[in-house]
Amino acid sequence: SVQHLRPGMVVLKGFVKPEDQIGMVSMCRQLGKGPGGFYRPSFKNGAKLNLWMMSLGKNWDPTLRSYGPTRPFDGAQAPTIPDAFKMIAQTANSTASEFPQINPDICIVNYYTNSGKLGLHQDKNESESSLTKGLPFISISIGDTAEFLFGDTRDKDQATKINLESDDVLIFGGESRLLFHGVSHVKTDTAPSWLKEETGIRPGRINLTFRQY
Ligand code: MD5
Ligand code: FE
Repeated sequence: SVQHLRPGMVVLKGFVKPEDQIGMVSMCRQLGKGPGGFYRPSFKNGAKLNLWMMSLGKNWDPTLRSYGPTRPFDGAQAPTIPDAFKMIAQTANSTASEFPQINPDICIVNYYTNSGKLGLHQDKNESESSLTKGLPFISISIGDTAEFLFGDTRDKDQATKINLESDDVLIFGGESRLLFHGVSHVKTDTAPSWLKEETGIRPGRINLTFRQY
């Protein structure tokens, strides 16, 4: 189903087909082990983020808050975004039929263990043209369910909470592109059993965000 959460924010529940979820998990596991694969990024103050990250297409560096072809800490080049991933994101965006189409050049893959989380933040970067062009972000969730927060301020008590399940796609554009958002926690053992069986997926959640800069 297609649900409008607020202007510029659409969630497609049950959008990603089982075979696509399996394919995405398998590909992420494979890419995640290679050069440019999953690592624990740090904030500027040295503290580590509570998730594992891998950038496809281009590298996003959370410490420097900048983009580049390689990542500063080990010089690895960002792996190419698989075409199948782009297709799924673009089909979701067409289904929402609210936003201009994007040709994603970066896909940030976040892996949350069951203790993973991400504090409320805005995705705002001077070097991105997606804001001026009105292009949306497309976010795909796979694995265990996350409690996702969003709101107009950094205050978590004022934020709206929703569950993002395996196969949900969230699309943010227009007025919602600069909302504060984060992941408060991941719910243990909530992924579909067939996904666990087919992929041998580790406990936790994968989120892929497609962006065009
Ligand atoms: C996640 N990732 O679940 C989320 C999904 C990130 C990040 O937040 O920065 O890697 S993307 C959620 C998102 C993106 C852009 C705008 C908004 C939410 N929003 O306006 O709520 O790992
Ligand atoms: Fe974000």
